[in-house]
Amino acid sequence: MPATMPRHRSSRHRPAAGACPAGGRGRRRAGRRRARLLRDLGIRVGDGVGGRGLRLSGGATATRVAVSAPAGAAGATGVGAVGGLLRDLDVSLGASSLALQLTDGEVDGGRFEAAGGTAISVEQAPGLAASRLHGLRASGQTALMVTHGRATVDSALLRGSGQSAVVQVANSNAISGELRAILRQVTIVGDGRSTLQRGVEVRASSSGQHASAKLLDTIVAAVKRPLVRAAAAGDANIVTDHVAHGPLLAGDDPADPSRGTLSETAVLDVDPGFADLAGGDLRLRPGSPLIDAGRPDPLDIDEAATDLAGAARVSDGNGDGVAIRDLGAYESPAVAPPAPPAEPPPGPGEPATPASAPPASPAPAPPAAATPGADRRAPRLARLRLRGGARPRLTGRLDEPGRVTVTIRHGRRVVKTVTVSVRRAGAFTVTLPPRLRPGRYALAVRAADAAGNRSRATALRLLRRAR
Ligand SMILES: [Ca+2]
Ligand SMILES: [Ca+2]
Repeated sequence: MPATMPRHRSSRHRPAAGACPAGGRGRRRAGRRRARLLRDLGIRVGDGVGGRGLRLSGGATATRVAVSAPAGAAGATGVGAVGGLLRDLDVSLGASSLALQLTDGEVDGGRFEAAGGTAISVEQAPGLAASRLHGLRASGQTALMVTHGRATVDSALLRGSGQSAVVQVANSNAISGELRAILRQVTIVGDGRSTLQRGVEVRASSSGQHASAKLLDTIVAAVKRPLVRAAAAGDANIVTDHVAHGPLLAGDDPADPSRGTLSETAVLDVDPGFADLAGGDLRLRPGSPLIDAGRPDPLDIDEAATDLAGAARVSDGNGDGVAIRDLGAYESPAVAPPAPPAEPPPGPGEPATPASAPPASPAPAPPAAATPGADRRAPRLARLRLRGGARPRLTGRLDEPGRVTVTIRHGRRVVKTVTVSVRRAGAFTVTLPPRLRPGRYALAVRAADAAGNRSRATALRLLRRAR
């Protein structure tokens, strides 16, 4: 992390209120200019206690801003945002610090680290804050805290350490109103050391306080107490749908229904099968029971179409021909279904093997990856052509047997994914859904062969007119 301010660009509208570096060395520049767009900036929080790196307000945007603190700086706040958009920020702070204090606004990508502190805190706003966070990594003692308003988190990796909750929805002050976290395709992991550590904790502490968490297609792992719900007053509610977590500790879900409920659908109590939990690689390894184990419905209207790595959210990761969400932040890439057993044509003069003959040479084939000369060549698509009308269809040619998948998006939302098997090289036709509403659609066409090699995606546009 550079401890300098290498570049500071793009203040298109001056002197509009907006983003300004607000601590340490940044403060001097802040006096000279205020920007609606900050980008490619490095900020170092001052040495003292309670420094702040950047304050963002009034709908400003910060892109690729890095905030760091010198070793020993304590109690710092990296970024404070009231509204606005934070894209690909990299905030890394030390002891008892807060990487991001969010009072409304949107976070797209980035990394927020607060060793021994809280990575992201969603706080009280005038009215109800509705913050949206997508595709980010956060780590600290607590990775996400919601003390007021509503935070929707998609495709994120939240890591916690020590004795705190990794995700906490709670406010110990006597405020009333809603505190709500919606976690969709989130991977929540602790360090698994302390029996006090909680995965997701929802706590209401005064009357009129409605604290809740909704977990969808989410993993809670490496914590002794995955879900904790408590209401001294008000109500505390947890809803889960297709969530993987270990067994709940006795007493973590109190019986009193007047103080809220825990409602769970399709719980998976299994080893998630992370690629390398200790090494921090929290993608799912091939064969993980959480691949294609999420909700089978189409994407929600506000649901992100990409995972934490930017890959398409809904892929057929187990090769059964049906694309379903995986659990957690990462979607496993599509794999081709197992190829049908090859039947070589009989040679000249050689009789065809009768159907009743015993199978020849049962020696199993070694895995494709270990076979010299294994198929590593991606299939090629050619002559793609879209035909509209009442029965829209896509035609083209594929240069080997395989499958063709068409992903249809409207804006960022995946409307439909259609996959067809192409049995032999040559022409193919994909029938598209006839009942698409009028509008402009973006199509991504991709082919895969039996060995799992995938072609590049070809982008096409489809316009459906009102009749
Ligand atoms: Ca999948
Ligand atoms: Ca599947």
